[in-house]
Amino acid sequence: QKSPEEAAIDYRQAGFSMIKHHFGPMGAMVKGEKEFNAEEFAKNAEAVAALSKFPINGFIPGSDMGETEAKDNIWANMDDFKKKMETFQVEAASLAEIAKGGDMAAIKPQFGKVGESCKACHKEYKKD
Ligand code: ASC
Repeated sequence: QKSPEEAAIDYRQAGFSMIKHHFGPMGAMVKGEKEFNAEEFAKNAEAVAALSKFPINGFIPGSDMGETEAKDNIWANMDDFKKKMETFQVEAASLAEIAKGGDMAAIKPQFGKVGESCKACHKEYKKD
């Protein structure tokens, strides 16, 4: 039986894993490594926008144990972490909206902003 803290770690890791599952193919399309399919892109963007709301729920007090990719400083900077997560949510929602148009020229810069919002948080709070 898992403790609530262990379950919270599983939950947030599952969330990030699902985000990666949807974000990866979008990146490949933006880079031209995978043929652009507007419908598939829009579905993935919608999934990332929805999933972006979840991982924060798994960073509960006391879940700072075990071998995870969260740096120790995340716990003392929870307000900043939440703010960065919210930026990700806003940028991901915007990308989902833009993706409905199916225009790669419009998608590309917004995809970049979402990637930047991932990176901003990883730089501070994710182990290499
Ligand atoms: C990815 C991935 C990340 C982000 C980040 C964006 O595809 O796995 O962590 O994009 O590299 O800058």
